[in-house]
Amino acid sequence: MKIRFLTAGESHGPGLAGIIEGMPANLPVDLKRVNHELYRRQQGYGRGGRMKMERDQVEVLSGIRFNKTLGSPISFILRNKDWANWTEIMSQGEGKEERVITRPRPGHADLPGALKYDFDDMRNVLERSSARETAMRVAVGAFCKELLYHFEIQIVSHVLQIGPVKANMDVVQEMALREDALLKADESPVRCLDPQASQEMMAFIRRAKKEGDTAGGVIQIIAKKVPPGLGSHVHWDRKLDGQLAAALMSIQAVKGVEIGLGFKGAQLPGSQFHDEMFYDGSKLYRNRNNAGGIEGGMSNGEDIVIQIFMKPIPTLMKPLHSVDLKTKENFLAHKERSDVTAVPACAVVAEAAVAQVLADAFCEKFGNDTITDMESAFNRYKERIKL
Ligand code: EPS
Repeated sequence: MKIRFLTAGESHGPGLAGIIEGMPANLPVDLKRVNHELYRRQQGYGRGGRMKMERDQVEVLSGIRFNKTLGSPISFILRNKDWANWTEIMSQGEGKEERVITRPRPGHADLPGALKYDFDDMRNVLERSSARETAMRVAVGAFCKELLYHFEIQIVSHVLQIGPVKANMDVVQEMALREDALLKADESPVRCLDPQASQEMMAFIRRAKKEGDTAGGVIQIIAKKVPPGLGSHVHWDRKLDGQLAAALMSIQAVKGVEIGLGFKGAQLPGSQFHDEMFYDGSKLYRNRNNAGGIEGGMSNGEDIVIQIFMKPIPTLMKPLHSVDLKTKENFLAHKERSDVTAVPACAVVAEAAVAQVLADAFCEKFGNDTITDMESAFNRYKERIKL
């Protein structure tokens, strides 16, 4: 692994911290663009009160000088505005436990976390398992995107489904391949490229909210202009699809990852599944992209296409049955402020996860000391394979 990162921070603590190690030196970095990614994550129809309160912005502590990377670890913090309301409950010094949580939410980290770490108060689990941590992943991904942009790689995400409402695939597949796909997705409050489905998704979210319920969904992520040969067939932990699946599955509430045609491929014979190759006199091309741009654990030069499934958020305003771990009595689960759905925001987080994996694979292929050496290695490679 060339690019490593760590995140730290509790949802209602003073803030979040991140460190990225392995970014090449002399990469131009636009912090406005990094902060815009954080802004994008805060959007989306169906979010709760917290996002109205926060204005996520990174404060860089190291690794950047005069808008360029130094090759040293880039470290940064992101302050939680809500901390002002939680200083006593989240005190790092003296204090008494208040608002103790003893009734685990089905589907949340509450129960296994409390058992594993020996906590009577499940706030000690939920504070870190909270999707608040994804703000830091987006910041990490935003720095990785700066590297990918330098080599013209673009990552787009859009929402295919919220609850039972599905986008019209004929409409969105064509739009997703356009240059302006990301801008168009960002224009929809649910990040869906089908305007009709966007309206229906919003209506579904409103109904779920009224019923004290939550909604999950399906997201597509597409990485464009990825050169062939990222990842490797030679060892299990170097396979690009395995790395992407791990990074995406590690996002809070993501429960499924499909590459290319995904599970739909099970019903097709090999003759219809695999993407045939042709030569047009100057370059090789394919008749389709069912492989989703990855063959043998390596990028093959086509767009990388991935779908993920995010489960409905487990904090329900009309809570499910649970057990009070202190009294062992049947009770309804804990509830506190939450989102009805965070599927649109999760799409932005997924872009960041893909960016981090591709940036790492890119550095593995072309080196990561300094951007000029990477450019030479990349150009030499393009010349050799006649991309
Ligand atoms: C989130 C912050 C959280 C939630 C949400 C995502 O803030 P709070 O708990 O203060 O409302 O809005 O997290 C969850 C739904 C969860 O289960 O953890 C954020 O910054 O994205």
